[in-house]
Amino acid sequence: MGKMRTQSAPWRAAAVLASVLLVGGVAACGNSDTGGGSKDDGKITMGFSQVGAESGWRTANTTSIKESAAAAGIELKFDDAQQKQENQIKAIRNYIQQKVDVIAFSPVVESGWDTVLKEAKDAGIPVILTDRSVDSADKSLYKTFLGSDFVKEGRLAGEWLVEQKKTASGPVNIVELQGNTGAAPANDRKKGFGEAIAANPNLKIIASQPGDFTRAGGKQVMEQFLKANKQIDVLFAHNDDMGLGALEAITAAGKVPGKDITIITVDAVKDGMQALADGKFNFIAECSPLLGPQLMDLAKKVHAGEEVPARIETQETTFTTEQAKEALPNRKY
Ligand code: GYE
Repeated sequence: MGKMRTQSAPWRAAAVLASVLLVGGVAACGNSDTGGGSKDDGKITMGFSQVGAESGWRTANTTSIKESAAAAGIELKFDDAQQKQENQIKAIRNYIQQKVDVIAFSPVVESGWDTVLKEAKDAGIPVILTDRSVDSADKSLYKTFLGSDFVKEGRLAGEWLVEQKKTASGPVNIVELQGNTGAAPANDRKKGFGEAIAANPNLKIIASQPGDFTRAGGKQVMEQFLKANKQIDVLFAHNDDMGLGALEAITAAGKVPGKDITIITVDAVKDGMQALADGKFNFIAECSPLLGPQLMDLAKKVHAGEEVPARIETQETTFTTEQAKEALPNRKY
């Protein structure tokens, strides 16, 4: 509207009327639940509720989102929920009140979002799920979900192990460090891994506990596993950080990680890749945190009322020690 400053009063009135009609027309043509409630100054404001700062993955994800917002000219309001759903709900309600144009968030757990998502929908603010999804039956509560296939990551980890242990004649004892209880990546990685290892009845999960995706959690739970179980052959950790924490517990127990205990993780952040290159980890299923550019692109599209795919899956790979050595020099996070 700044350009109209020099116009005379009647022209200004006509221009205001025209723009009101135009905005009304656009809203009528587009999806009525998009567009947000803020003044249309041409700039998109995004309210983003982040899970926390629990892992190297999360730090890289936060950096990606902040840098991409700046590059895309999107004004970002950012909140760190410290792994608490109540904090995320509070942040989302604040964003609704502030009439942001788009809300994006990575839900700490899968369940319990319907009420707040309905509030956003009623306020006409589109929601984009990124990284983790929700289990809401009503898919109209969000526009799209951008992120990894966590079941696949678990399955790839399990399939690698099945191949490694195909000649095992006796039981192979596996312990599992899960992500935070109720999180999509914890539920799904457990599922995919479990399904894959069912191919060989010798492969048995003898203990499985949440380590909350943190190094401290991984270390503490691994200590308990080592105390309670004489023979542990394999550790499957739902992320690198828990695996890295577990390394300390394993070494302190006088065992050699990567040799006495085969270690499989998910993520492939730099520290995890270094442990893999050093032979302390044996296999990593990649999960990319670099979701920022695609997220900003989607925000622009939903703000403009354009259709977007309901699901956008991140492309990922897996790494062995040799592949980690090769990839490490160019690893960005
Ligand atoms: O694997 C883990 C992080 O949701 C994919 O959360 C993400 C997971 C990631 O804490 O390191």
